[in-house]
Amino acid sequence: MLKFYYNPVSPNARRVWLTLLEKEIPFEPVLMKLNGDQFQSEFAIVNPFHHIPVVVDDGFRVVESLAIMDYLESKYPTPAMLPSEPQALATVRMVQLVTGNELFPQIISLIYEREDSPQVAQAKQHIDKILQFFTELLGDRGFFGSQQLTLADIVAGIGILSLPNLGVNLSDYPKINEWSELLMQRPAWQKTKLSSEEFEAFKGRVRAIVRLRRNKANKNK
Ligand SMILES: N[C@@H](CCC(=O)N[C@@H](CS)C(=O)NCC(=O)O)C(=O)O
Repeated sequence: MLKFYYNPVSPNARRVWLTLLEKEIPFEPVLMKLNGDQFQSEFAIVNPFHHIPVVVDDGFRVVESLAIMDYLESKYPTPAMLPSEPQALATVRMVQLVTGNELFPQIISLIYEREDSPQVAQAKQHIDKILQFFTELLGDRGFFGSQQLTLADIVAGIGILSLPNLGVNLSDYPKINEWSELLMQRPAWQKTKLSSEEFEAFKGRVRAIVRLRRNKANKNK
């Protein structure tokens, strides 16, 4: 059976977790605590970069959440979650990459910086631009690039659903708000929803990682 290395608070692992559940692919979960177990030699064989998520399917190992999602889509094509029509496919890829490259850095600022800081004000402005862009891409289809759930909805949904807990009100973006409510009604999303303790644990991890990176950068100056 497909092995899935994950942690429930990891956004990258949650992308894959939701894809597995939405596609109803049977899997064996392997919980990584990320308390140092990712550096153990046993896991280094699975992923030399010490990250989750990883899947091992029929002896084939895949790392990197987006690559894993593509692999799952191709190997388990029903229900289809990646449109092939050029504009729809481009929409899915744009949403996935804009989420990773534009939205997540702002989420990190909202978690790490002081609420009244200029960094948080800037992050909120950038998020406003992203949510307007996503509103346009959503159009009237219901989901990104399709009338059915796509891999883009999963990637964007994980980020966007965390925004109300970080002081961004989705009701200012009615289409995105409606879409996020539809996502939350789905059984897979209910099942993987973070409790408030888990969300606090996620925030704590983000803060620790940012501190570590800044300390390293200061040392290298
Ligand atoms: N680009 C990778 C990023 C994976 C990643 O950073 N995973 C984090 C959890 S969200 C992790 O394993 N962190 C453990 C560590 O860095 O030690 C992906 O999309 O899969």
